[in-house]
Amino acid sequence: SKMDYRPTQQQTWRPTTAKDKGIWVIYGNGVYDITEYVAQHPGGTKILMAAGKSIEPFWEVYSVHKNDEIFEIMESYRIGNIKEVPAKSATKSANDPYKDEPIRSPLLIPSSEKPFNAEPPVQMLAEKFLTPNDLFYVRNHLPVPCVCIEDFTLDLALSTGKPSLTFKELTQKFPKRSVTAAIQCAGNRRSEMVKVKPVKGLNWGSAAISNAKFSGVSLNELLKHYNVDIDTVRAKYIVFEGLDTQPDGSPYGASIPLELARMLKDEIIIAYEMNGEPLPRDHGYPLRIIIPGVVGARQVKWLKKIYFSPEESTSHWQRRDYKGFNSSTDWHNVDFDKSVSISQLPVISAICDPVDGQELEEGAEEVTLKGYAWSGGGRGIIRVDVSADGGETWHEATLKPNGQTPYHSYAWTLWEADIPLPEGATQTQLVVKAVDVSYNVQPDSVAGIWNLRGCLSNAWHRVNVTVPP
Ligand code: MTE
Ligand code: MO
Repeated sequence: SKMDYRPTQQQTWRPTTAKDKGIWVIYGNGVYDITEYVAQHPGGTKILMAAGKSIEPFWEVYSVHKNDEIFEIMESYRIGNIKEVPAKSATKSANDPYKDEPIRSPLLIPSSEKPFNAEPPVQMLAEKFLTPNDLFYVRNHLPVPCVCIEDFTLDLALSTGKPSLTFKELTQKFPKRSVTAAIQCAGNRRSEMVKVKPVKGLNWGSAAISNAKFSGVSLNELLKHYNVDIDTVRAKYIVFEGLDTQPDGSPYGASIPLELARMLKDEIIIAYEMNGEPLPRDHGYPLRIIIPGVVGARQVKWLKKIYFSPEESTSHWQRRDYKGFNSSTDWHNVDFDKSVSISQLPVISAICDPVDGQELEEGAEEVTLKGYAWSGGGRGIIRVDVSADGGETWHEATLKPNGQTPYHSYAWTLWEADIPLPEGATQTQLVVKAVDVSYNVQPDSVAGIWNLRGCLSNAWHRVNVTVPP
């Protein structure tokens, strides 16, 4: 099938409308009207994620479907076949900087194509502790660099006289270290902030966050190889640069204060693997820095160069972006120099299932909520509160321990809760809020934390659902 079935941000999944119009899915070249089947689907309304699309990529994830019984059921709903669609005439121009982008999962929901930015369907996010690599959200500012691994070196601008290391040397000379960490874009859940007042930025839903096991070389170990002692080196910042460059030649860059690098020490990793596989191109192949507990923007992908500096990275993204402001600051009076760069992130949570606008089962008396909770700085999640009445009354969700310790808790915590719905209500609001080990809590509404770039949107997460009587 040559058609592009990827949903766009505009076609956000709206279950009730889909149901009204009839639900068609594609398998192979068959088109199936499954409107009648939805009520019998053992996985409930999850099937609606595939409405209007090919069901195959979903079955790659939910693989229980690939059996004869299901194929037989499917056949009874076939209403037609897709004819071979002529391939679009080659529109890729040879000088399109985006002509060498990687192949991506059709499940990703793009918020922009060039550069490519996308989040997975939020319902799939809380299903797995480790987000599968091809579902991990993608946040690129520039075209994905093409790297020839034979020629690649990682450059440390240090006056030690030791040569740059090749990829092979990096993977063979040093022990492999791993850290399981969530990475979150500062703009995760920005779309809720937009409802208060417009902001500049990609319209992210709640899935600009993912969790993976990253493996590679410990930064501290690498520095020791260069005879650099991170505790005594005379500088204020450590700077990371990527291979992706702006039209003027300047690379994507970020920095963190050396004080923070010293605190994290062996936990900062130059990763070459993600969930046991080579780092995918979208996530930084061949190398990326992983600074656990810190905002996505500093997790420099396609890592090429590391150096120490008396000042922060001079990149646009360090100096003119990824900073917080109060809600009376707007573009006419903003002074980026006066605000601190976002680094460790505040506590956040979200309901992944059900989704906003979902119709629950007829006459349902209970609802099962699933989601994630996470806090920056390695602060573990100690409690997740959920409400089925807009925040009037609260229940404690069951946490799925992430296996990490309270002050080195870099992975997210998935949680689940079965809670009663308000009696007789035909619509209600589900809410979640999390508490981290420092008893930091989430603000109850987004208005007070509105900021012009729509960053740090971590208010209580609210999902409206209907309950047909
Ligand atoms: N590194 C480079 N070199 N170029 C980039 O555009 N984007 C950053 C960060 N590292 C970026 C980068 C931002 S803003 C985020 S949120 C994360 O990468 C996203 O990582 P992911 O695409 O692996 O999810
Ligand atoms: Mo980001």
